[in-house]
Amino acid sequence: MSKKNPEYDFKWCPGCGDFAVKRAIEMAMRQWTIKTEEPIENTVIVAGIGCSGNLVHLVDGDQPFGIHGVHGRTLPISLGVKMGNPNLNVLLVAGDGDFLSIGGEHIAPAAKRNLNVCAVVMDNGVYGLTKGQSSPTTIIGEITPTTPFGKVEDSINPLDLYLTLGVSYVASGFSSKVKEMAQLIQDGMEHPGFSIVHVQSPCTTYNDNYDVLRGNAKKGIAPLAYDVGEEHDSSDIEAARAIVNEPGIPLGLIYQNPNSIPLDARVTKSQEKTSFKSAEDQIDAFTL
Ligand SMILES: Cc1ncc(C[n+]2csc(CCOP(=O)(O)OP(=O)(O)O)c2C)c(N)n1
Ligand code: SF4
Ligand SMILES: [Mg+2]
Repeated sequence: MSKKNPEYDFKWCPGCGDFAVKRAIEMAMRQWTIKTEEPIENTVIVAGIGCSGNLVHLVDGDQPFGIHGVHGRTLPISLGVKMGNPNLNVLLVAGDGDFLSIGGEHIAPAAKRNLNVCAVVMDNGVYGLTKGQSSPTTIIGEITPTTPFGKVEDSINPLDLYLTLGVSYVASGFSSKVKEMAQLIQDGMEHPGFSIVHVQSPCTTYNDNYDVLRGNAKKGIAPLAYDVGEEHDSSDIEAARAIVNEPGIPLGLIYQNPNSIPLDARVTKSQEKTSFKSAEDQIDAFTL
């Protein structure tokens, strides 16, 4: 898909955080094309299934390529695209349910391979598209259609999970901070390896937590989200682990491995060791 489909009529609800994520992605893609002088068609957005994944149909302006894939499988699809053509700038967009629930099993292998793609995870703490069921980031005790007496599981800490699995670039954004999010996404695209920008993107219909994240002085609510600040050393994995386990949601660059070697570079190095010269040679090797 490299053109908008005029018949695709999905619309986000008013105030949905995903509008801001879309804007940030558009800004980051534009900066990437200016900086690299690569055409926009060399960027591919791989989308999951969910309100979030519909972003791939809603991008304004010059159109990147897009793949609206299968629920939970953005990482395997991205692996195929990137290994088919390592020169492409591959960006994936997925919801908290898509990426961390059904798709959770793919994060560890992608991290160990250091798959050179940028994942933007739109976390609204629910399955928005299917009407508000609980997701891995829904907080314990929350009442949803699938947890009528309150969620019994603890919620996961996605930033801690990514660090534990060895993701080489981990950033945290918020839909109320579009410019900062755009910069984190752009830096993630440029990072040589697997980058995840985990975004708080509230669902105004099923889990409106804007007040909790931003705070609301009139209601006596202190903000949960805060900027990591310049004193945080994002090259220090222990500092990163500490900050994601403190109360609140840190926003900004949490961790970037300064010695990251991406999968495509690893594969090229490995290919240099092969004695096969051509496809014909390889076929001949199997001929009796
Ligand atoms: C294999 C499969 N299982 C279940 C579904 C139903 N389904 C569609 S979207 C979705 C969850 C979406 O939640 P999330 O990924 O958080 O995205 P959001 O809508 O919140 O942006 C589910 C369970 C599906 N489409 N395919
Ligand atoms: S249901 Fe929630 S996540 Fe989906 S479009 Fe509406 S506000 Fe956004
Ligand atoms: Mg969700």
